[in-house]
Amino acid sequence: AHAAPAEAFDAIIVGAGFSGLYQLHRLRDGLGLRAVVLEAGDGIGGTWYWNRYPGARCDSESYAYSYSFSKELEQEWEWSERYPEQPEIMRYLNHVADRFDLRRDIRLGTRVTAARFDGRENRWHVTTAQGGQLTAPFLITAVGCLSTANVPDIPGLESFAGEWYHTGQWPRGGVDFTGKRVGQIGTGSTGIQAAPVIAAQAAHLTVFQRTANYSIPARNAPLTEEQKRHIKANYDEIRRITRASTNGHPFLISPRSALEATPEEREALYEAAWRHGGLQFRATFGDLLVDKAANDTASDFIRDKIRGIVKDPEVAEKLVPLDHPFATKRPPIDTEYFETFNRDNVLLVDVRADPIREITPRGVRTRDHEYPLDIIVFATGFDAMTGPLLAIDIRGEDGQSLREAWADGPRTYLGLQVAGFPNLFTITGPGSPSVLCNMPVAIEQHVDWVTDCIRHLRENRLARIEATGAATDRWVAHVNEVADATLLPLAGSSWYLGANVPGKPRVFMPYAGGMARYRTICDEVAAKGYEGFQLGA
Ligand code: NA7
Repeated sequence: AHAAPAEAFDAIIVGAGFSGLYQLHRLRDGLGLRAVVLEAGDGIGGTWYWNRYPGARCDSESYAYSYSFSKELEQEWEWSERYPEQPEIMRYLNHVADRFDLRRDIRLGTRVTAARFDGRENRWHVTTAQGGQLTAPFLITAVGCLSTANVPDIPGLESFAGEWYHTGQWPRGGVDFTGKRVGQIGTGSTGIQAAPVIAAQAAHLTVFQRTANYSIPARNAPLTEEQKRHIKANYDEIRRITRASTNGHPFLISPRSALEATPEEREALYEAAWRHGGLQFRATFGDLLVDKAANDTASDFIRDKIRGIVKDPEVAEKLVPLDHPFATKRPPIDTEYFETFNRDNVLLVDVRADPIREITPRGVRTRDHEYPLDIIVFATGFDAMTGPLLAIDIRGEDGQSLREAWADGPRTYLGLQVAGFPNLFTITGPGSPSVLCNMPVAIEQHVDWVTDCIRHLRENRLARIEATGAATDRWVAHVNEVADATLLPLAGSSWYLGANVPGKPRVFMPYAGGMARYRTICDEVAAKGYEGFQLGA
């Protein structure tokens, strides 16, 4: 029997989150391409579709965590809170999909399992788990950076008599914690958002902490009418700042050194930032991420805050982060996280001191204790950046797999292309600044760059583009050099380094040179006729 012929497109986009939606809009409505989006989920939204755990909220300010490509969209949409909650982001993305008539080119419930490049015809051949075969000259992955759940391999999980969930694969109907004894493993951004909400509903919550974390109060609140008016009236200026800033946020990092300020001045500035809340705390001084002594001043300030909030001094000491400098792991922001440990129904277990040994039918057993539980929540993060790409069997020109090419860690040019994999573009790929940035800002830049590149190829009747090995070597060296100039690699357990997934190569994956600088580099590469890429007919 002959296999059904593959469906032919001009471009195939994998994923219908922030990236995939915008990429479809640009290629279809901007360039007039026949493009299709393949999405594993039964709804659009990507990372936000799956991360519907209690307390799920964005750490970027709502009005900046949005698309900037349409002034009408910007003016029409109204954010209700300072930080958008997961359902509100879903409403926003669904509104975008409807407003730009994107759904007709999105196939839901369609998981891409393999993609192979045929160098004779310069086309990608894509296979889906549903048995589909599609082909197109261009393949664009918009698979997200935090979308492959990392469930730790703890012996006995299958024997657990209760229910267990990973926060990134949360059931659609939600989970009722009423009257339940809940165990939460993990205290990253997710765990820090979830714990207060779970504790308020459950009979009892045990938080299993491996690494204590710094967290800044979010100070979330509804946006006032005055704020909403101000945002809409000043959107051009807000966007200008997000594009000029290091991290794509609507604030700039102070150029001043923490060490130049007097202790009193520092204290006052940190106190003001603590009261203001949010990621802006990092922007207080310019050298917090490059100078350990400067960082110590911020880290110590937060440690003292934790000691001030948590009433039991022993619990407080366990919550005080000592093993990494502030913001070298992605800093969480929270709503009453440390306060949660003052509740009678919350217990903190330090699994560095008393490691988890196994999961039993009854609960979690550490070396010294057994904790009986009805529900276990894994807030244990993701196989970040490379996980979702390597989940697809991607094969380049000579049949080499991406997994082989990245055996020692990811290697890209600009985070956008991989040598040996022509016409494949990786939106927010490793080696790009995406995860160190307010995501939509990074995403729009990537998508715009890829769109311009494809336009250039088509206008010049070029059939292929591929990163050269030399340009890749230079970029990888640059990514390392830039990271090494910061304190970021000092956080031994960070997912930036792949350190949270056993066996994953330890490579600092994001580009730490800042979004604004990255944008300039990408623009220069394009202006020089796509320097570092080999273009072919
Ligand atoms: P993170 O930031 O990777 O946090 C995962 C947490 O789970 C972290 O506290 C880990 O401890 C902990 N963890 C992971 N595996 C284990 C095992 N086996 N035992 C105990 N504890 C474990 O993921 P999040 O979902 O919170 O946040 C991801 C990003 O989403 C975040 O950075 C924002 O950008 C948004 P560890 O620190 O590794 O010792």
